[in-house]
Amino acid sequence: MKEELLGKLKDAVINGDPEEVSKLCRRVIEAGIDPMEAIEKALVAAILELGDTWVRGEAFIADLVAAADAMKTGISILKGEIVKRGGSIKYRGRAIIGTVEGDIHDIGKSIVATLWEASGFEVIDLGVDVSPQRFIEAIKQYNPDIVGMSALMTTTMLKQKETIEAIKQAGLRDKVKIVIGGAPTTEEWAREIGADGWAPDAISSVELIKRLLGIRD
Ligand code: B12
Repeated sequence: MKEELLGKLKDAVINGDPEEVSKLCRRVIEAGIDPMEAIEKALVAAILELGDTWVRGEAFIADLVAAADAMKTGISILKGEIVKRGGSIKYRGRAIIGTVEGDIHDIGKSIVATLWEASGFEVIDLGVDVSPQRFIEAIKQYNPDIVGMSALMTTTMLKQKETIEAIKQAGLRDKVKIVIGGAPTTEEWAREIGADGWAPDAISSVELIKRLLGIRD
């Protein structure tokens, strides 16, 4: 039953069918399936599978855009359930997160933001294509404990470095912990550019920010 439902959900994302995705996500919640498992095994699995097909030249970019939109519909429904299960009322810290300038990939960043929120953090999502200046303004405006930067391309990961430099220049580096992520990034890259931490996925990013803020539970 669970595998069948998740299989159908994955197909609906690949087919770029948001109505079917919403219907199936509601069924996932009704069936008591862990929403994070549904995100990983159906939604993310679908986008990666279609991405491979696209890289092989067997799908069009329009297919990928439609699938990503269908996926976002699914995440917004499952997110409500994840946050509800997190059950937190008092925030344990505040984070801002964004995908760096020149990069419009937002799926991974949004999953990270959702899990941080579900783990009791107040999260301000700055969206995609976020300039160094916008990160600086947001640090001044929101006074966060954590700044998260996502980059999905080898070209745009350089902007993570530039943004950290700009935050230093603005005299704000000591006020925040900076964590980075995204498929082309590594722990070594994080060290090289002076970030405080790196995580390979959303689940371990929660442990990372808790550790950086000295939160134990
Ligand atoms: C979906 C997708 C798209 C969609 C994006 C839709 C959307 N709304 O996000 C669309 C079709 C729009 C797109 C566009 C492009 N794309 Co694209 N895309 C992908 C694809 C297939 C999947 C990315 C994804 O969503 N992965 C799933 C998520 C869940 O994984 P993730 O992002 O890595 O996130 C996880 C971790 O990395 C981590 N994480 C992520 N962020 C953060 C942040 C922090 C702080 C932390 C701690 C952790 C963390 O946690 C996340 C969850 O576990 C990848 C290929 C691939 N296999 O990765 C190519 C890929 C990234 N794209 C690529 C390219 C080239 C492009 C385009 C330039 C194509 C074009 N010619 O127009 C444009 C980019 C335009 C731009 N300026 O940004 C290349 C990049 C190559 C490179 N130079 O490095 C890739 C690798 C494909 C390839 N093999 O060629 N793309």
